Amino acid sequence: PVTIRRQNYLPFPYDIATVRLEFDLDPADTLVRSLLEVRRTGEGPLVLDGEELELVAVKVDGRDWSGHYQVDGSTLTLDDLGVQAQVEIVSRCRPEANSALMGLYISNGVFFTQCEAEGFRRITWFPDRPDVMSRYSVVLRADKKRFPQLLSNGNLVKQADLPDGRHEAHWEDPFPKPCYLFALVAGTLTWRESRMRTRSGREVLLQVYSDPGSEAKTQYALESLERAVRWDEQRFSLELDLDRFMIVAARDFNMGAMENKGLNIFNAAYVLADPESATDANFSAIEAVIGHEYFHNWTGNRVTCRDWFQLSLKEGLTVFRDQEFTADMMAQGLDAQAAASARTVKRIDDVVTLRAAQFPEDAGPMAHPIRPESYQEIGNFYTATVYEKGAEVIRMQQTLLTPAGFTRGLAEYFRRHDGQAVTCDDFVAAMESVYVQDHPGRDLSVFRRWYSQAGTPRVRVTIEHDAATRRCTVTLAQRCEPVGVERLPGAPAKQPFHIPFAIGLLDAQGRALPLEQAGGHEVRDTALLELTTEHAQWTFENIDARPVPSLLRDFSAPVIVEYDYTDHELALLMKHDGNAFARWEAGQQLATRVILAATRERQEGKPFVLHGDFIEAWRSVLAAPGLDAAYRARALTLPSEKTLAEHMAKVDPVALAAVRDETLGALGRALADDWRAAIDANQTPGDYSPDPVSAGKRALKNLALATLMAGRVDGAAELALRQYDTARNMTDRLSALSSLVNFGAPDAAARVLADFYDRWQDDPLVVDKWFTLQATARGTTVQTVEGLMAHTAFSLRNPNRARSLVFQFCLNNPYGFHRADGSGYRYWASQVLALDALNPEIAARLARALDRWVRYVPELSDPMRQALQQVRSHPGLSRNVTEIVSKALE
Ligand code: DPP
Ligand code: ZN
Repeated sequence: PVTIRRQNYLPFPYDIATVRLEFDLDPADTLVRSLLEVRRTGEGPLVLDGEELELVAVKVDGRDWSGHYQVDGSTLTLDDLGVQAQVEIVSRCRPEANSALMGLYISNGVFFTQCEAEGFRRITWFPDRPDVMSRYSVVLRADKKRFPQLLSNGNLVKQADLPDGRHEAHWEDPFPKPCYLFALVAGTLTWRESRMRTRSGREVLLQVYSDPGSEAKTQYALESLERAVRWDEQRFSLELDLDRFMIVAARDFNMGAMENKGLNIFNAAYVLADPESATDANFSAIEAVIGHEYFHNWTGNRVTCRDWFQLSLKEGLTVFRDQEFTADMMAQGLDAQAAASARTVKRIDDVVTLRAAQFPEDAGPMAHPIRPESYQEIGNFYTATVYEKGAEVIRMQQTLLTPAGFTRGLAEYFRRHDGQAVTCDDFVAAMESVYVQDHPGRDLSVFRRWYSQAGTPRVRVTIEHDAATRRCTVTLAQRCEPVGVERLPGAPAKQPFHIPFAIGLLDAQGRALPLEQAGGHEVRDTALLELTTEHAQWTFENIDARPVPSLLRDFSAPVIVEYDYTDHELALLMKHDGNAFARWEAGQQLATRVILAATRERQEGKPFVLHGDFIEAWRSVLAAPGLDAAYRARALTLPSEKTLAEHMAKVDPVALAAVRDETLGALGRALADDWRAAIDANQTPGDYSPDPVSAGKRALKNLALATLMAGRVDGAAELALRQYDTARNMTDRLSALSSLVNFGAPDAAARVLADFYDRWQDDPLVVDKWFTLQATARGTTVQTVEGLMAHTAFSLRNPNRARSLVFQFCLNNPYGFHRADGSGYRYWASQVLALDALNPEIAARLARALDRWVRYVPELSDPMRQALQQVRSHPGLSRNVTEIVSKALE
């Protein structure tokens, strides 16, 4: 496979001002006529991309161009063009046969498109790159009975009936866009709509489309869209620029959703919800993803990426925006203290995701900077690094500039670049123009290294206290090992990052110490230390005794902190830290310590004992007055196996999972009365509402139930069964079911699983949950999963279904997947290959399940390597999977 490099970027030598597309839609054989107004701006022939297309005709200025063009593999080259030309290309594609779900395909009888990153070339020949921006007009023709709704980007300008029962619709998008934002949808759909007035007074039409019969489940999606439109006006003064904004739910979709201009196409999982069938987590994901795609309308669409190396320009920024949107929505309507806690809960959830998904990626063979230097398949770079770490890099800029400065910087970015395809550097330059005004003599040159260097920096903290001078000195020292391609010979040496590091200091009673620096800086509880070199020191005055530091408050940078706390200090922080994020962090550190120590003991054959101090620490949070339920649920959740594994020299996933379960069980038994009290105190009677306060109560109550079940506490199974039977929302029902399946008696578990399927078999999103529960259950083996794959409801072709069973087993079932006999890995290899034949993008995601094989104990890493080799040597492997397994084996 060819490696594409960022440094080799060249502008496209033609402008394409307008694109007219005409579609004669037929599932078996669709005809596409494309008319391009082309103007030469550089050297060379016009080279267009195309895949899986049948070429019918090429004309230039109305004349047959045969003899002046060549088709070669996946390019069409047109020679002898004048400075200006009208190029016409007619081609055919086969939507029904498209199982990759890139380009034009059919899902549930409806035509959908997916073009990002490189799917437009499967629709027509075109320069399939984001820096070619054009104005699109689109004509869709199809059978009127089967395809009554014909949708594309922009405004509907004309509709007409045609002979033979066909009809057509003409759409015009007033904004120039790259082809990856093109979309069409054609089929039988129902919709819900509303109108709202934007802040400049324009009336806009908002619509959410879905399959017939699902109209009752789109209300939350439409309301979320309204909230997103309002929020972007209020927070960043960004207004909806179209008269009409549509969201369409698709049952078969590779990603979460896609921000096509004015016509977002969504995985149905992020649109459809009602209290009976969707969980609190589903509701919150719907609001977040709808916000995310809507926010792309400015950050991604109005200003787009010059090339795909700049993907984080739009994704990191837009994830940051959706995180802020969710935080604001969660805090809305609460008093100041509750609002602050809600924001912390959101921050915790985002950091948990970053640590579980991005930290391992940044330490493994796929490690890359948020702006990668090279790729073989761009589809493999829609990663936690580009998205989640990208969002952290944006957040650090907000921290350095302050929120008000960041808002000014964003306005400057749009003032400079509206309507353009730009780079990450352009974004930082706009932010820097504001930063230098407020910080004379400084700039963001060191900060830019976050874009060019991979890896998670480690910051070592040393505290020195001098009783005589009453001074406390804080030393920060950073280091970051080379990872991924940075380890290849000739790679540039790694340089220090610009790390905003927020700290506080507590006295022995847990009181916040005022932070005074020599030179008379204002006195405050939290200081933002800006580390820009390998190490640096800060001195604080008037401190009587050695303080306990509260470090990396609010997770002010995506780094790993190293500081040797005593257990006592962690317990103190858990009780008293005024920064709620750092307070949560102290508990996680204590739990990490306890579980890792117990895992080592287990490996040495010693029996499991849970220390009383740890139990007390947990009890203090469980019973803490003044902490709300949502926060307590996070604080009492043990770190995930994935996060814990990062701390082990060699990972033994089964031992780790077993110890984590035993810890949970021991907490269940030791604190049974407190957990029961938490269940009683956190009931949510009345009508279901997904609001964060009610969701927080359910989270704590259901954590309590799972913990009692894990501890096999008397009466817990009865409690779970009763909750399963009487639940009036999916959150409670599914939690009860999960507890029973994982920790209950097998016959009871089987009974409720069968009952659940019976009730919900007609709702695909709930059937996905049913598969997931079993895929991740303790006790599930490869044989169980193969049995489930034979179920009539299973299909590998539907990405949600494949993810719900195959991915969940391989990624989230340590006991079943990491069996010492290697059966999990052989199963993984067979599924990667089966998926690769259908859908390489999805297959490559599953392929990543083994990319950290070297980290495991040898009994597991050997069979993992064999499975990887088996996949790599398979003839006809896609470019997508080849890149992943080759890097893993390098
Ligand atoms: N649709 C994906 C996202 O919004 C890719 N742009 O992140
Ligand atoms: Zn996005």
